[in-house]
Amino acid sequence: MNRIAMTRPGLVFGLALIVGVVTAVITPSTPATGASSIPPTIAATLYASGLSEPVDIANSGVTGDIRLFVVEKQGRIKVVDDGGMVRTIPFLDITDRVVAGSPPVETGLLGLVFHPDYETNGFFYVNYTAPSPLRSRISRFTVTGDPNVADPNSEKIILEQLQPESNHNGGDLAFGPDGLLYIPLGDGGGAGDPNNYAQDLTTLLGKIVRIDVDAGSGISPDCDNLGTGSYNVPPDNPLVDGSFGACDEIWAIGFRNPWRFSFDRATGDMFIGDVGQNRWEEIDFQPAFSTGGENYGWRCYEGNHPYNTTACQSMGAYVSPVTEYGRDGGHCSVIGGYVYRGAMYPAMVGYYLYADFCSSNFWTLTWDGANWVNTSIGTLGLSSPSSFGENIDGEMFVASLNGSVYALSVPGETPTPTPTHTSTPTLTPTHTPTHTPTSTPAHTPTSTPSPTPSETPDPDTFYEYLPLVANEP
Ligand SMILES: [Ca+2]
Ligand SMILES: [Ca+2]
Repeated sequence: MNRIAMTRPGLVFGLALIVGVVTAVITPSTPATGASSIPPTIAATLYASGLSEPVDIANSGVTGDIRLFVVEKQGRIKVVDDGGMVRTIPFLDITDRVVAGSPPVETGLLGLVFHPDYETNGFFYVNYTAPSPLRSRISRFTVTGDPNVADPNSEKIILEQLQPESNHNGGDLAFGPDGLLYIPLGDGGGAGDPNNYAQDLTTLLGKIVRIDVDAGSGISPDCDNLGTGSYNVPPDNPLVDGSFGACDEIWAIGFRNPWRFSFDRATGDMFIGDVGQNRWEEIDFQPAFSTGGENYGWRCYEGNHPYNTTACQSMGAYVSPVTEYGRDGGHCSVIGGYVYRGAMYPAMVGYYLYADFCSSNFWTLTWDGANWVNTSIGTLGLSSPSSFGENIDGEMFVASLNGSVYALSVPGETPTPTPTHTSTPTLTPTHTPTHTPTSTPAHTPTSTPSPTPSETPDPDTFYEYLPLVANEP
């Protein structure tokens, strides 16, 4: 089967490019170690509280820096010190430029990641909703001489994507093992991807984008449709064809709202939680050896079920989720997590943990050498999980939108002695000159009429999207 098996009628070039691409067998590149098919008992313990709508958790990536950085949806990042103390003064406050109102409600400051060389350059990246016109903006900021305070005036816009609706923005950010920045973007919103953006190779909506934020060789921005792009396109992205045709930034396609994703820090495998429409929530998987180009199926398929198969191929032509669950039991929106690779709880090593926002149910998922084994492990006593995160040592945390962060553990398992942490390192960022695009992107993606759906998409419901708050009709 072709990994990108579906394209727009007008995109002959893109189709030709991808014909013959062989699909990788979707199994882990390195089977999870230490994980049996029977997961341990896992508990959540209150770690930090007093936060406002936390939606992401990050660490600086600097050895010995045990701090957590918690993203508050309204536009602040808070520092949580070892032991769970939340610093009063925000690390960053950009509430002056974030659209986070209620409604619109899936908007806000949604994601944070630190540059792999943060210790030397002081750079970190955020994903937030900006206004006029509504857009997803990925920007770089720089820490000050105080390691607990960043400079709100240091913003450098990296990439912007217009948002036709306020919902389905994705919002997460992560650097891959290759040092490149991966950005999952939702299908642009509305119910049922009315413009079929997730299967349209001429837009970044409904895709995972892969870009190089460091100066150097590469290709100029292609589909940065506001012309503000400051990045290079890696030459080995799967659809690179220059400033026409397919968007060179695309890494994988066919997503609805990939709200949270992560790389397994041990294997480099990617796990993506793609929020479903009305019926099916799914976890998608990409092995570390992937060279990109997977088509994960939306809007043709919702999980392993047909959704709107107009102009689509059979389900086997798309990459199916490694697990899915239905909306029964009060479930509504999948919250993708991480594979635990910490040192404190060996029994938890190798399990991918994820949850559902409405039911607060948690699951473990692992590869036992022959099959994906998915196990429901209950609610763990917390509500409204919005995001998972790791500290520098790989210990795992989960945020509740209600304002708290919980630490995950295996009760009764004697914690392995924790690494000695140094005091918060004083970073001396090297303020290297920002690189400018080699050319001003003049390309505007050509709008091609969407195929007329043969069936009317299901009417939206309150629970068809990540309901941070409801606003969609
Ligand atoms: Ca192109
Ligand atoms: Ca899918």
